[in-house]
Parts: sequence; structure tokens; C-alpha cells
Amino acid sequence: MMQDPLRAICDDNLERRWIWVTLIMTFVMIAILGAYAVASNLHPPSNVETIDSSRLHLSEEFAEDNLGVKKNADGSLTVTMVAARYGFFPPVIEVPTDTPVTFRVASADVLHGFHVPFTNAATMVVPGYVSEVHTSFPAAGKYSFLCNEYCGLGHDSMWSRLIVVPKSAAGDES
Ligand SMILES: [Cu+2]
Repeated sequence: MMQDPLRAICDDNLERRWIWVTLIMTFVMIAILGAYAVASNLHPPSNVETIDSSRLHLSEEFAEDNLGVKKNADGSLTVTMVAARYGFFPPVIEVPTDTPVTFRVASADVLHGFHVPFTNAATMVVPGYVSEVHTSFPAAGKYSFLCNEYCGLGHDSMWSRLIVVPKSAAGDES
């Protein structure tokens, strides 16, 4: 029988058994995380772009009038949003199915999360940075944006609505 490799660092049988249990648990958890990330097409956000949070309302892109859905020349969409205690602005976003969407989100105050359950859209919204998420929505329906970073007493009610409409019904909104 093979010699236990842990014998080199530990003489006690029971202790070695528990070391094995924790090692195996750790690798099982890493394997689950890895499999889940691959299966759900999760990847870490890669955009690093800074912005002055205190002057967000005076900035070009994140000024109140410029928030919302914009159509790009190639047919894709860019959605500009502000996360602030306690909501996402604008509070309702409508996009068509099967269309590349880039969300650009900035925080006006503290750390927030940006998560659309049942999709791969999730990122942190760190004050001072612009968070970017690229995704598309294959299924029409009503989704929610949720804040998943505790941001204060109103955190529980920090959510807003994403409506995904069938592409054919979306018409020529600009
Ligand atoms: Cu929040």
C-alpha cells in the first residue's frame, strides 16, 4: 500500500485523516466553482476606467439626461446607468433579445453590486470606477437589477427592472 505523503509532516493518524478531509473539501469546492464558472460563462470584469464620483451628474456620459439605452452604429446597445443609494437609474431598462448589450455603470456614492439573476451579468460597482458588463439576453421576460453589496439601511430595496422584449417586437427604438 502507498505510504501516506502527509506522514512527512504529521505523525498522528487522526490528525492526518482530518488534514485529508479538509484538503479534499477544498479541492471539491474549487472544482465546483470552476465548473460553475465555465458552465455559466462567467468571467471577471476587465474594464479599468476611473471617474470622479462626486461630479458624476456634471460628467458628459453619466449626467442624468444621458442615462439609459443607446443604439450603436453596429446594432449593439450601450446602457448607461448610475447606481446610488438606493436604486439604479434609470429605474426601468428595456432591451431586445439576442442583441449585444454593454452596461456601463458608475456609483454616485458607495460600493454597490450590479447583478441580474439568471444571467451572467454581475459586477461590483466601485465608486471612482466605471464598471462594464458585456452580455446579451436570449430569453424575453422581466428581470431585475439587484444590488448585492451591502450599501446601507435601504440595501434590501435596492433593485430595478430590466425588461427584455422579443427582438421582432422591439421596433426601431433609438
Ligand atoms: Cu446598493
